[in-house]
Amino acid sequence: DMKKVKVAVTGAAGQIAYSLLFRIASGELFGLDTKVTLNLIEIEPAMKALEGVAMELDDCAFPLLESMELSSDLKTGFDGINWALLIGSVPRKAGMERRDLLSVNGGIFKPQGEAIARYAASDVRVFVVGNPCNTNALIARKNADGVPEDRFFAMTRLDQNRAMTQLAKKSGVAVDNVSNMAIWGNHSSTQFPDFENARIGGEPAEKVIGDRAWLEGEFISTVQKRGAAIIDARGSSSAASAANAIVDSVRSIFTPTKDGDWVSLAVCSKGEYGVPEGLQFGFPVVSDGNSVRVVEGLSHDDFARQAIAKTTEELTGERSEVVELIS
Ligand code: NAX
Repeated sequence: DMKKVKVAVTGAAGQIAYSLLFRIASGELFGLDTKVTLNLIEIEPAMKALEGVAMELDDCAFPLLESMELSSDLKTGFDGINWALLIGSVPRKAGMERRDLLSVNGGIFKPQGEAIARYAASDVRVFVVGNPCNTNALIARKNADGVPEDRFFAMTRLDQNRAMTQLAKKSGVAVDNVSNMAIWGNHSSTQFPDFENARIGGEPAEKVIGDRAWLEGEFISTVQKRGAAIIDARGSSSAASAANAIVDSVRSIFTPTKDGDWVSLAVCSKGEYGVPEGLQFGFPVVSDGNSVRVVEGLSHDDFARQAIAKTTEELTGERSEVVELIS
């Protein structure tokens, strides 16, 4: 018997969606036993481009793609959905303060949170990619009355994947030897890629690499600035790798985590590690195939504690700038 899933994607005519939608429709995300309905959501000016994307999806003749609904209306877009992948947002433009960016995006994620609460299926899960993704997820969550807060996630997986590859390259091993890589805090330049608890071939990464200065310096800054390096090289921001990280993230939520390992997701803090309750915070998490929980009991030295304090402070600041949208 075939299973069914209904997925809403916002920003569906954008560049990340252009890589993502074909992987969803082919069955790569939800499996070959699951028929997919795609609710593609865009703003009015992008509807024509969206029709072009839908034409290409049609032209793939994907056997698992049951139907598509194109709309700029949130009631239609979120009707009965099991997953909301919130990619569409307004990028920072020259001269725009971070505060302006937060309020512009608040205008997107508040109504989306409300509409998800009203129209989505009762098992809905919401995954936020559009930046600033942690705080956008917080805004959606706070406006989605009745949807449990542990159904909301923001993406730190691209950072995790970037960090794993840097560790693999430095130690000269294949990337699948790297495990236990967590990104703490904000998906921004204050994030902390936690090399202290990462492992290479099951051994502490620090021991294998044997170069603490590189880990504290070049490693962290390479991961933090990777987005900018891609823009510099490619002339536009990460798209296929971001779509890939969405596939990894969503699968990691509904698939049990490999024994002994963990993955990175920004979830609603319950106060773990002293992080203020309610922040949408990047943590190491494990899934039992149904829900995720934060891995507790990891230790950090002063360097890591300071890095985590800094990213916590940034997220607390973002929350205070959108306080009127979340109360
Ligand atoms: P694009 O500008 O190519 O696409 C965004 C699309 O969103 C546009 O087609 C636009 O019309 C649409 N949109 C805007 N407002 C909307 C609304 N209210 N409802 C529905 N659609 C709306 O950007 P793209 O490169 O696809 O990136 C999308 C977002 O992902 C950006 O905010 C970007 O910063 C963020 N990213 C987040 C990452 C993460 O790790 N969390 C990494 C990749 C990416 O940078």
